[in-house]
Amino acid sequence: MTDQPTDGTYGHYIDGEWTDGSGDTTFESENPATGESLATFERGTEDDIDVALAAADEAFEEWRELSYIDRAEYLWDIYHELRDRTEELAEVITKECGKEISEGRADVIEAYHMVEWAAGNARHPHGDVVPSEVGAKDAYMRRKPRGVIGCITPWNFPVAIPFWHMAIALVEGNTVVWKPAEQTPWCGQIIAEMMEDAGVPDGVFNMIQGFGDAGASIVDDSRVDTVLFTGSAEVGHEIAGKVGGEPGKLAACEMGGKNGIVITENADLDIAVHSAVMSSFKTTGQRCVSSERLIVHEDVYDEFKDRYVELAESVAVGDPLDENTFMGPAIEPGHVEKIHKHNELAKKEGAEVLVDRAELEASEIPDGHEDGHWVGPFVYEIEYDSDLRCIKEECFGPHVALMQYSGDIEDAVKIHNDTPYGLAGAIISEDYRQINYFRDHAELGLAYANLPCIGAEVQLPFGGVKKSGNGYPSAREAIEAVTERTAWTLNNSKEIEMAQGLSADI
Ligand code: UN1
Repeated sequence: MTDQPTDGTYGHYIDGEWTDGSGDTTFESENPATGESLATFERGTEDDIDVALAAADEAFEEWRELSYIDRAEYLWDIYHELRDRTEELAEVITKECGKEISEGRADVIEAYHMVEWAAGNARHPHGDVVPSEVGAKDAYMRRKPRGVIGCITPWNFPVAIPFWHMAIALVEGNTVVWKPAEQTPWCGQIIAEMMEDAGVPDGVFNMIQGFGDAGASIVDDSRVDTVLFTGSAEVGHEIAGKVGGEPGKLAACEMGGKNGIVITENADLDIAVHSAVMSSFKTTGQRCVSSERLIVHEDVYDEFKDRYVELAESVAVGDPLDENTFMGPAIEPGHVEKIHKHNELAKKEGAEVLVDRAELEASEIPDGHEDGHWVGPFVYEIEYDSDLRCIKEECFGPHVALMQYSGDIEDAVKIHNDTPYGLAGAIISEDYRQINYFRDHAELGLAYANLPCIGAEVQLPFGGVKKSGNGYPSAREAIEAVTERTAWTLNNSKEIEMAQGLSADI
């Protein structure tokens, strides 16, 4: 990080200046694998958000007048910086959010893919030429920026997700006020430094460190035209509810999931076991697309169970900076508690526990990491019953239910769909009819066949249905949330001729 004028406490980036802001409280970024403090940050207030929004509002007038291609130029600088600094940034991500190092790398790579998509898209068509019923009329759909975009992002993808929101918002001609997650302010600091180094004009990009109260000040302010939120369902629904009541304002929220994988009677079990372990335990189960439900046909249930349990017993939990680690720690002590509570709930509801590594053995914890927030795989089997809470409520951890089904793909998909969420899911099958049935009937935004249900690419839509989302604040679809569509119609004649045969006689 560069030196900041704050004597060891990193501040906010508002209107092209680094500032301590108006608050008198600071907070620490902590390494979840060791418990050690990484750096200290100013905690932003409503007043800081107010100053940032005023700057963003003012900067919008000039920024919107630049061409798409000129705006994209700033992002190309950031693209190159992200590429050149991938290793360094991956390490920061891993230190700050505990994901193992290959995941840290993938986070940076996903970020520059998004920047590449958004900046490259500046040279692509941005509207439609549409036929008119009237020969002398030209009709088009044109896009224009909405204005000030408030971005609120989560800790689990602290570099990629901010760019999902901001790369598209900026290229489309909007200005941005961003609050990074309070668990990953260091990543926030670095991204703000990149924006500064790229010369993004003052006020066009603003970053305020802080907590939910700062986020709420963004959501509540009438100068914000769109709120882009990725995070928990609880907060997302609150935001969607508030913003929904304000005419003209939009919220696109992408939230959690209780994602399921269906493994049919003819599945390739190598692919099934591999996909399920990746989906349940990568990122310690803390992706919104992580899978907590495995719905397995009775004919292959026992074999799948034995092989899955064996692998879940052996995945390496440990120092996320070690290339051999599969799973790092959970993000914070409160989250470890929450995961344990979900495990307890499953037991109370009659789960048969198959793997219980929730409390790691002292010998499993690497030296110097005793204060890390450790939690390991917890796997159970349970008979499907729609009233069970453990198979419906998101844990956001390495907590997995195995359920057996009999019958056809229709029966599996019924169980699959019996959750309030609808984000990601997968089918493992060798039968294309089953695969296509799942694709068309599973209620979700991201559907995979013979793959894990994690690892989406930015050029696809990313978002969910039901409780998992409203709108797509992410990947290529964010463009819909940050632009207005104008139906633009032009008469080439000296006469007025109306569509629908409407008489123009007066
Ligand atoms: C998240 O789960 O919070 O699809 C985001 C994936 C990543 C993004 C995940 N590209 O797994």
